[in-house]
Amino acid sequence: MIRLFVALELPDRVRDRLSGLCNGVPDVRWVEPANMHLTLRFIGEVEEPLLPEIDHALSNVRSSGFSLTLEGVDIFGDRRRARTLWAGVQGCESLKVLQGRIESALVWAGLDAEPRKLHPHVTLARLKGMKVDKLVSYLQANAAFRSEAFPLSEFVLYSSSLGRSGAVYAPEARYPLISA
Ligand code: 2AM
Repeated sequence: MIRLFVALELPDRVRDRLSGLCNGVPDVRWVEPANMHLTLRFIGEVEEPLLPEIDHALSNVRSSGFSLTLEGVDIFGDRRRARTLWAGVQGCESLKVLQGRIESALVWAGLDAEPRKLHPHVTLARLKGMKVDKLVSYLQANAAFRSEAFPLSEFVLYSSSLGRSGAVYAPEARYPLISA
């Protein structure tokens, strides 16, 4: 089995900016800058022989390049048990279009449709069920976070495996963003 997801790679300078957000909350697991990405579709565990079919389907996705801006910080989870701290993404129609085309391609390749709505984000830390009270000052201090706009010219199929110090993400294939 191989664990897969489709994501956008972030430029180094954007990951540098994001790593500046990775402090100021005790007892959390900050994401290493090298592991920061923007997931478009979590695929999960699939049988390895399915990989060429997934690759073929993704290589047929046609979408133009576009620019993205990251902005704001927020959490997933609820007030008593925050799970994930993340940086958000400024609303972007091209991102939704791309995500929709990737979803259609994967369903065409035989995967089950993703029932969850995509909430684009870049995970900054895992919080192990922290109370939101402990995060209020961090969230307020970083509410105005905004990255530069950065261009995207490809999306990436990653595999995820468990290394000694957590998940290791490896690019399996890259797909250029080009118009039909
Ligand atoms: P997260 O960072 O918000 O946890 C690889 O695990 C990538 O797939 C991560 O960006 C992760 O998002 C995303 N992902 C989405 N759904 C997932 C799930 N059910 N299990 C693990 N990762 C998931």
